[in-house]
Amino acid sequence: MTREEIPTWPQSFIDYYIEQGCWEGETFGDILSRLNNLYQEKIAVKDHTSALSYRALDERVHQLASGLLYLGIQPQDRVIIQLPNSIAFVEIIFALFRIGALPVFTLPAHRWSELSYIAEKSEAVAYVVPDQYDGFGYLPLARTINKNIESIQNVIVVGEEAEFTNYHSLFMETQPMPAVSADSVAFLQLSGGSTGLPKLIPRTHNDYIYSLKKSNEICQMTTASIYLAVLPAAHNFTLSSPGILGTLLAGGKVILSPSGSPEVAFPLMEKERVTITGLVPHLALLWLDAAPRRSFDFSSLEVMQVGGAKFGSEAAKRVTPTFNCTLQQVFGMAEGLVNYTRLDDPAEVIIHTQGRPMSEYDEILVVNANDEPVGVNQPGELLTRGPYTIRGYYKAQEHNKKAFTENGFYRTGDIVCVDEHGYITVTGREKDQINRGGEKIAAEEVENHLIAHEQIFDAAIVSMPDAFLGEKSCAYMISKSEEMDDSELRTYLRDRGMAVYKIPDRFIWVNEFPQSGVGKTSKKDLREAIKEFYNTNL
Ligand code: OOB
Repeated sequence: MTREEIPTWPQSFIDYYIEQGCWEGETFGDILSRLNNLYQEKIAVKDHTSALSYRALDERVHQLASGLLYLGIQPQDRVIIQLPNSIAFVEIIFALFRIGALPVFTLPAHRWSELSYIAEKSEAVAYVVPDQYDGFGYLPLARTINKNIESIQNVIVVGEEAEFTNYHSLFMETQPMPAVSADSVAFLQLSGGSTGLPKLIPRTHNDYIYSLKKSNEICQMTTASIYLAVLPAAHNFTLSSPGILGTLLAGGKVILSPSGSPEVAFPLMEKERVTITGLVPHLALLWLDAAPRRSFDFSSLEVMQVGGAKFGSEAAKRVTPTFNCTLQQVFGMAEGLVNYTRLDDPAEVIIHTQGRPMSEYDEILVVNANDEPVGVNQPGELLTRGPYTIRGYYKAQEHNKKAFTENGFYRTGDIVCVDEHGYITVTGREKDQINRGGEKIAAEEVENHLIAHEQIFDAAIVSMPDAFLGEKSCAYMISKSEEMDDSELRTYLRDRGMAVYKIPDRFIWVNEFPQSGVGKTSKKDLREAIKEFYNTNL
């Protein structure tokens, strides 16, 4: 594939990051063998049905990788992974890493609309699903994908496989593995997206492993660390900050929870003596509310990380008194840059800021609308580049021209202030996206679905404040003829195969949209209008 299709760092930066010791030339496959040598019978990962030692994980991954090769999956092939938090998730991604094939991460909540796009864009050759999870049967979806997406040759099912390949049948006698380069792309991650459908993010072995090493340093991960994964495993936060992969790299233990609800997570925390976990703000609120009413022993918990969306200072203040642990704010993005408050930062910094970049090689710029740097503590858009921040999305040449500056900085779309010590506070957002409790919704994607309806003339999706989720989504619409009711609209959007979390929380019909000076729909005015509506009606 060409450099335009998978953008990478200029050679001078590659040389520099290697010279500085950021990129050490190790692949995920190498790491797993090394971890086996080091930790052998120590438990690496545990889910609600079983546990694997480092040795067992390495061996099973080798067997599974052999089965994947036997199935015809080749180095550089793309494979869509849509699995819940389970050992199978960890095994399959390492098996793909080992043969140099690329997992393409999707969330269990994604449906036809997202999956068909991702499968087509990545030209994936296989699709890995559970038979069912969270009340949803994946086999009908798998059939539709298999039938309609030309590139898909195999569907692998964890559970009852019906006409497809059973996951467990793929553990085969081990074969020699192909050579994999640490410079190569290890997987494709999804962006939250701000225009149209999500973009694919190519992350290399070198860059991602570097981000794990830095995360482990900052989060003080050791062989004694026990990480509870409650958010979806495929999300960058759960996967790598330090998450599942960081914990394994440190020789710790990963506990995979099928849910983040206090009912499921609290007993696990107590039983497994969890030392660190990562939550989105609304889950942290749920935990803060539930903890005093339950009598669980949280004494093992050392660090509660909160990120993915802005964690308000009032809630942040309650973490340490309630859980007797250190709060760590995490402001990251699947494109790369991750900021952390440090474990020994003063309480004021931990409560009020979203931390600072994890690497001394992260470059940060805060700019105004003309791309000119603003001063300390002044709001502006955050731009960044560095040893683990991508230089472009996968096969998105046109979009990359807008999403990156000419000298390779990624335009995050986040409005931030940076203080004199380099600590970042997120104050707003430039991008046309709703952050619904950490789940990102690209406004344009939902608008396109609505406008496709014959009765809808125009649609504009904006965020509205929500005490629990931080933000919810609101659809303003202009009808062509008759207005539809909310339940009709919800059914319509669900039938379009859109993930349920993207369905607007509120629908409002209007005769026209407010316009900006140049005649564009003014989302700013719509956001003000919905805020005003709530202020006067609640
Ligand atoms: C994480 O990654 P994504 O790719 O789902 O979302 C990135 C975006 C950021 O650009 C920002 O808009 C928002 O999510 N965000 C935050 C935040 N953390 C993420 N906004 C305010 N405060 C925060 N603490 O969400 C992600 C990736 C790695 C680690 C943690 C989060």
